[in-house]
Amino acid sequence: PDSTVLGYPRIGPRRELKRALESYWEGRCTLEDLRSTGRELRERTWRRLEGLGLGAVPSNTFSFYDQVLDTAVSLGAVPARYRAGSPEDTVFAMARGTDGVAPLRMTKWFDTNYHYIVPEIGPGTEFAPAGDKPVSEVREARALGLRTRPVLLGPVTFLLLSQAAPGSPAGFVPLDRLADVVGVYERLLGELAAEGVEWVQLDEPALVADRTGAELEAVRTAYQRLGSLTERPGLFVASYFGHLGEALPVLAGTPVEAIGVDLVHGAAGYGFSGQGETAELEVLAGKTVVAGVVSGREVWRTDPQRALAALVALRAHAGRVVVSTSCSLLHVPYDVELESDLDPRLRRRLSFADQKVGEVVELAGLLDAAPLPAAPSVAAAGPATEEPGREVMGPASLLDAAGSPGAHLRVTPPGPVAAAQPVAAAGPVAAPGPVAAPGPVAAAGAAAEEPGRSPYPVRAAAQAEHLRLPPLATTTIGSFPQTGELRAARAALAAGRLDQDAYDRRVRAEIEHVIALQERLGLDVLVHGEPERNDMVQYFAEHLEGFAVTRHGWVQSYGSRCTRPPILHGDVRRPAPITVRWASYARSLTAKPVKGMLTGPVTIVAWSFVRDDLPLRDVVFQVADAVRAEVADLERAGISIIQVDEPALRELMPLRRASQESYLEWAVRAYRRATSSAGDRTQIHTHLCYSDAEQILAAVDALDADVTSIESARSHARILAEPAVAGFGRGLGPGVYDIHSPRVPGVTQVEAWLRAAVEALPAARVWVNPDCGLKTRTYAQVEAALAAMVTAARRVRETVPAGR
Ligand code: THG
Ligand code: ZN
Repeated sequence: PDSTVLGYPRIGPRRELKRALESYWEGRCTLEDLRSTGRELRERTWRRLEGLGLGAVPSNTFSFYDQVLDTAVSLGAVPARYRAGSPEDTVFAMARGTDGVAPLRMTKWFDTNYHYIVPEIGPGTEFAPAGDKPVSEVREARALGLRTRPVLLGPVTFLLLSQAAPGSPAGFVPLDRLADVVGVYERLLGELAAEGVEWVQLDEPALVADRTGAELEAVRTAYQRLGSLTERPGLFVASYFGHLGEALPVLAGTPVEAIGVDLVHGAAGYGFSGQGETAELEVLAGKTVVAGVVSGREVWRTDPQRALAALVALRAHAGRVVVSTSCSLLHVPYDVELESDLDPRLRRRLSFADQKVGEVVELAGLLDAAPLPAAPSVAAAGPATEEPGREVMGPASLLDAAGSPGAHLRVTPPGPVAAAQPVAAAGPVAAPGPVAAPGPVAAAGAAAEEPGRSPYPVRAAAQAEHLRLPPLATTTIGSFPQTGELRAARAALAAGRLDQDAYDRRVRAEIEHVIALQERLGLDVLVHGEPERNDMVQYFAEHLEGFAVTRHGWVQSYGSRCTRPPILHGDVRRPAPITVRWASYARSLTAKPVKGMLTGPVTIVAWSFVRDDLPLRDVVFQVADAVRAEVADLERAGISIIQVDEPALRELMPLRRASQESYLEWAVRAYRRATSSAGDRTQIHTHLCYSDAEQILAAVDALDADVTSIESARSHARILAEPAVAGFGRGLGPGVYDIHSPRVPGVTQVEAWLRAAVEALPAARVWVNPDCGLKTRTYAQVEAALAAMVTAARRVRETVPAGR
């Protein structure tokens, strides 16, 4: 049976790659050790996929850091400043920087929580095949007796994701270099063919976003050219994260043999049952369609009847149907069987990477056995239960686990915020119950505009009076380094080797240390440092009803960094205050203002796996009510600055423009719902990572926070030049240095940046902060960097003309 997956996790089931990378970077192991960990992980992956019965096994899905970066290296697109002694060190220099050389920019991979390194392409970039990673992985697998399908990032997406190299002439875009890049792909395909490779997978996820005519033309020329090569493997162009739309007929008109479509996140979910469906699918006649019916990015088991119906219907249009995942499995954890602590009722409904491979294989078997139907419509395809082939599956079969779609989600009894209630659309904001703080909002009862806060100028005056902060006030984003000792204490608590009181004492000691450090460094607005949190989202999930957390469910975020996304499976409720006691303790230790730290509703949802039986918006509003209750409690405890972070605001942004406006409307509304109970004297801060200023600042303005900090250290000049920034009417903290790199900034560098900032904005509204939380840095780096930051702020403060 025809089955495959578009990719597989690579960090290792026990994060073996993370450990190896970090020990190599710290000089605790050799490059050879690192390489052998890579080989072991690849071998395990291939054998696992083969063992699970997968028809076609991919290779080159492994990476020591990032597949986009690997592609740049394979094409020879390495800026001279990063060339190092080994290919791996070159990759790490580009991703992490070196002494004196800043790394390349990193940004979100489409609408996921994975981050890729942005290649730099200029008119003079010399493309040439470099290294032999795709070929050598093929050989490596073959030596183990496996034939694999190498996966490459496609040339169009590669260029669309790249940035113009500094100094490129105005109007230059990386896509201008398409002809040269395709030339290198031609040579690479020739090499793979000579190696005996039958199929190659070219990933083109950029095609599921709106594309211009010129970009579609680039798709046509690229694949026309690659397709007309005489010596080449079969071409499988994979799209994912949405529907191809106008790109589908373009791609289908080229000689590529196979096209991958995401049937889970496509226009109508599995449906392709909307109007125009048949005409759209007609273009697939004669092609192999790789049908992504098993979600590569959600963790719920696939409804086999729906999936099979979609596959059967598709088979009527396509030359051949291969069952697959909707995208790479990179975005889900390895194996749900490792989660012995999860409520079995929930666990039965879950599917992680290995279970998903099993689902793909089973569906392929079912499709094979399904009779060719007369009617090609989804509705006409009968229920899978009648199909032959079912008896080959054991009692643990996914068919047996499946109920009606969404049935798996009702693990918790519905709480007082009724699931069915259209929270956002009509009801009063405080859909009552113990969750929402009762008060003025409930009384006002309006949903469209969250009432409560005065206009910004009124608030700004009240806050200036109350807080008495200097211009260019210094602060941090919230987290301080998570020391090994803290992590060990948390592990000991979880294992029962440390009691709650001893753990709490440990956390209080850390807060004392962080407050003392900030006092000594002379920061103006202090934080407690979040020592009690493993991860901001996981921490809140652990304290809210409706969420489950995993033990081993790690998903790569960037490089060696991973998160364990919580699973939001039921109605969300805050049974008790979460952060108040830690913020209050910090406040008791200092006369300076202490900022309370919360995560916003969109981010909590964006970084979790979320129930799919409710509109996302309704889920976000439930979380907003929980955050709102926490804001109210912090304020009541005398915390006069409260930061509600929404770093993932952009992440949930729909890829197609047609859906973006309504998303931003409800996302902003959820944020205001969470924060609008704050009084005028209470200063609301927010923080956004990787916020493409152009794209998002209007929405940031609508959040109505008093102060916003944004990442900008890697593109500081560009951000300040944005009209949206210059016109930004509230407090803004464009990060003054990049915390993702271990490099410590110098005073003069920060000072220069601040001088540029006070040219662009009034000093009273400029905040001075790093560009993100400090959790991943060491105390030595943090102390040195913050000292430089405070010194620079003081110097600039002295020379800022009064009133600026
Ligand atoms: N939390 C979550 N998602 C995120 C971030 C986050 N996505 C975007 C951004 N931040 C990604 N950045 C990071 C930064 C650091 C880490 C992970 C993602 C990190 N992880 C620890 C590690 O891999 O060693 C594990 C942390 C833990 O113990 O939970 O440091 O902040 N959800
Ligand atoms: Zn950030």
